[in-house]
Amino acid sequence: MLPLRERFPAPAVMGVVNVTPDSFSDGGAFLDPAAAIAHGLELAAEGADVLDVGGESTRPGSDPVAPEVELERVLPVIEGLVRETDVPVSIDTVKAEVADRAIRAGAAIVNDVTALRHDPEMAAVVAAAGVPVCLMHMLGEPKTMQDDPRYDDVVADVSAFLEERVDFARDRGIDPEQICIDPGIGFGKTVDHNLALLRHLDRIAAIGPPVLVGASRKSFLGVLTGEPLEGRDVATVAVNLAAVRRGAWMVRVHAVRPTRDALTVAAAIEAAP
Ligand code: HH2
Repeated sequence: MLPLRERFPAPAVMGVVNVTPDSFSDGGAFLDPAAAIAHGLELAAEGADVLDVGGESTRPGSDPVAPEVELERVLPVIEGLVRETDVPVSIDTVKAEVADRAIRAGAAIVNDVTALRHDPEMAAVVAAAGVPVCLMHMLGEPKTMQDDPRYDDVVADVSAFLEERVDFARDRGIDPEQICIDPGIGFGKTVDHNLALLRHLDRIAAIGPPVLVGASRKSFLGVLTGEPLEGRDVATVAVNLAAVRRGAWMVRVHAVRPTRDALTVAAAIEAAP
């Protein structure tokens, strides 16, 4: 299989397809499989390189859902997207059983916000399937992660965590060229923590694997701009431009077109003689 960086040349865009009643930005909007599939196809038409399907919200304070419920939500959507578009689908889950069934249904990437920590079987499922995996940093669990998060040095702490998880994944037989890392913007972080991670993203990129950044519509953007959720796509574009300049390989967004267009223009400027 092609290394991730060659398969998805930077800057790549991952479009979010949330099949949940409670996601922080679009919860309930695409719970019906047909609506979720239509939304995914729209994001593909807008230039998404990957469609990230999730059936369990990880927003601060959210409760976990049973694997059967998650599967019931995501499988029809993955099957529909795989049938109707060539854009690869990733499965946003922390559960090995969900990842396994999703891969069998055609998902091509596993996006695990616990970096293989939640489910002891997850690493084996990813290694056996030979699919790429995204390892994300989160402090604590969604239920409590925003209750006074603290670090000695957020960039150093997150980097050390990601390095350890990359080693863990390799030790479990996952191809190093199929691993990407993610600082986990908003997952157990204050506004200042998020800004420090973005400002020093080059240090995360220096770890080695390609870096995914998911800042889309997150609450720190609301704090900085005063905008409600639906007004944060311009702020999201600004974050993504800054992230890509500092070495992000892929950015995860709810609205694909604004970020895609901004990245296209920025790349054209950089390529000008
Ligand atoms: N953020 C969310 C979910 N999954 N995966 C990665 N790799 N990086 C992220 O930053 C990330 C992620 C949260 O956003 P969303 O999916 O819109 O919300 P919810 O978890 O409430 O469904």
